Amino acid sequence: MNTGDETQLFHRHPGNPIITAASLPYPANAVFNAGVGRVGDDTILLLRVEDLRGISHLQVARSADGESGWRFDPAPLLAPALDRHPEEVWGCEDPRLTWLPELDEWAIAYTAYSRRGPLVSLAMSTDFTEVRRLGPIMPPEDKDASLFPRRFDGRWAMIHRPSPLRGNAHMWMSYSPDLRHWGDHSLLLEARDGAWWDAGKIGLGPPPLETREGWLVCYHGVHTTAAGPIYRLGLALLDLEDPRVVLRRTDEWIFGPTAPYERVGDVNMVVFPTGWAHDPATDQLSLYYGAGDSVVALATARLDEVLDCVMAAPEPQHRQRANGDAS
Ligand code: BMA
Repeated sequence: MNTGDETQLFHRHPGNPIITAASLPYPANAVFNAGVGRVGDDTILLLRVEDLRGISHLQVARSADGESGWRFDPAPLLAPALDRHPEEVWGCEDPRLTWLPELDEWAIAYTAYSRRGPLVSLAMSTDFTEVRRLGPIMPPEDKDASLFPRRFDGRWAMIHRPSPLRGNAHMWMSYSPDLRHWGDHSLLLEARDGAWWDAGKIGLGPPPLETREGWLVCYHGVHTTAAGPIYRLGLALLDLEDPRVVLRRTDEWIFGPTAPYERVGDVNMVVFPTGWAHDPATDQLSLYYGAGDSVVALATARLDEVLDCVMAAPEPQHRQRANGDAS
């Protein structure tokens, strides 16, 4: 049988799914696509919770081992604030968390679902008990965004995924001097075409992870079938000093929906990671992902092996720089 993840890099946690709607202290339809961070001795998940209207908010859960014993904060951290943020009318979704040492703060890049479509919003937090919104930083339609943890030549950098009216939806890079004004947009990674597993639409998974080989990127690719889309994962590696330069990209997907909770849910055949955590002491890389748009699951790998895998991938034929190539 095709297991859907032949490389066997990542191993599913035996307790999967680690969080379901039934785990929450209040009624909800689904809990999935969570941002991940370490705060004090805890792993925190910023969960996307879809309520019984269909509107999502972001709720904090904390755990000492990052696997079990989740404690839920008393109120959502980010729920639509329609008085000042009408763009959140249909929800706050899919957060990616980046610790910015220079500012001593977390950046939360999330999707605000506006009447004109999803857009990228940014908020800041020190410990996930309170939050300060910077507001929309990309107009619709745009999502799957995350900041890099440090500046490049004085500018902050962000990966995101606009959906153009014409053609495929690719991953882009943008820069900002102050986290509010974004520009110098350039194409980073293209969706492939035709029968490929990542044809038509790709998007960033967890925030880029700094490693000795380069910025490690995990992205989702969408393959459209007669039965609906299949969301699978691939890897890429970006240059440490100029992350617009793509050093490697796997041809084959490295993880796909094979477990029952990934194959069947509100949306079938979806694995959708939005956070990971690396423990330097054990080299364990913990990947947190939404499964079937219904539950939160965990899979682990050794970062060394993940790097071996992406380093063995071919160099892209045309290394891309910010050269205005907006195909
Ligand atoms: C994407 C996003 C995610 C969702 C995924 C699979 O476009 O909307 O929130 O998990 O589709 O349905």
